[in-house]
Amino acid sequence: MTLLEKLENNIRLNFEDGVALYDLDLITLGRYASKIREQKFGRKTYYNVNRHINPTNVCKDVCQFCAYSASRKNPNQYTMTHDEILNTVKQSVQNGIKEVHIVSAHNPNTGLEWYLEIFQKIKLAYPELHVKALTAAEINFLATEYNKSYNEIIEMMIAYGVDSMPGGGAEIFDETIRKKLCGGKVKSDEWLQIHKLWHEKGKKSNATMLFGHIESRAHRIDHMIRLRNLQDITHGFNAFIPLVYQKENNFLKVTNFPTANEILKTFAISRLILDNIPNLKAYWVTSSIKLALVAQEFGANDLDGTIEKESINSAAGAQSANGMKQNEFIELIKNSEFEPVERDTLYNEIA
Ligand code: V47
Repeated sequence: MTLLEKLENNIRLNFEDGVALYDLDLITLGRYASKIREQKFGRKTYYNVNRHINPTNVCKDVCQFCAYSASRKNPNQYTMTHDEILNTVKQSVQNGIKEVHIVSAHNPNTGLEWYLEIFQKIKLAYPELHVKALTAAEINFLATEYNKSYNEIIEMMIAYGVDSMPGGGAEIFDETIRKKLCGGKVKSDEWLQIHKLWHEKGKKSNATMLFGHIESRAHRIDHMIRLRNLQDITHGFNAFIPLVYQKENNFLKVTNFPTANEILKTFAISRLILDNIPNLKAYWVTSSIKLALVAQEFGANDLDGTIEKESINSAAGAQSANGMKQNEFIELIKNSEFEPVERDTLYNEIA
């Protein structure tokens, strides 16, 4: 069966098909990706009203692409107190957030309790607020640093009030590329194992892929297929989030950046390969809001959220430090002829 016959008949695509998809023209890819998006979501585009908090940038690891962690390129270390974090949450709750997204660097100086008590204190003050926190990279760091198993850390997360896990730290699973990007950090099979354990507790998470740096198209497809294989077993991933590499203030030497065409192809191909992950998020922070809006025509059905403040990607050049207003989001989605729908973290629609 040819690739086009598979696309016409919704037949699952294999690794070779995924690589070959890049040779199709963008409009053809967009047509097939849109067909699936429309079957699943019609013209709806989801967004949520959320707040990102990055409580510390002190990090034991050195990832070549990272501009956020304190280093010789970024000498401004910080670690927020729990009171500062709670004050931030308080203001954001007044602004109507439904989710707080908490991701930190791997700080060996705070102690395990500092990480976990953040969630407990937030939950005590705001039981209705959804806490999405701790990437698999942080879980691996905490388990290694404090001599715990992944399962023990995960059980503590649940006990302290974490509701779901963000998709960060996945980067690119291919071991050769990963070693060059972030050799000291959570390994690919560990990242997948941690999400599997989390899903086995009946919990949901997201999955990211950092692309547009030193990886090839084949590495992206390999990344997607590894996620698809796990999702066949657990069904625990809510969303796939391709993150476009930002080049400022880091250590990675990259000379070829992806064109808009290549970025949109990658969105469309994600929709086609990942037939078992329902939501494809165009995270406007790394794609730019304009390209995220166009990505709606290439399979994306979610634009993430209002964020309010963002430190990780903006440190590397993304225009996201101050988030986005809800009414602005709604207008932009409407103007692109899609239907904005506010969602909660678990993709329940909010009336
Ligand atoms: O894991 C770091 C990435 C991620 C750069 O789960 C960079 O809903 C681009 O995971 N260029 C953190 N990206 C962000 C993240 C996320 C964001 C929004 C929603 C969700 C979710 C997850 O940012 C890191 C890393 O892959 N990152 N540096 C950079 N220079």
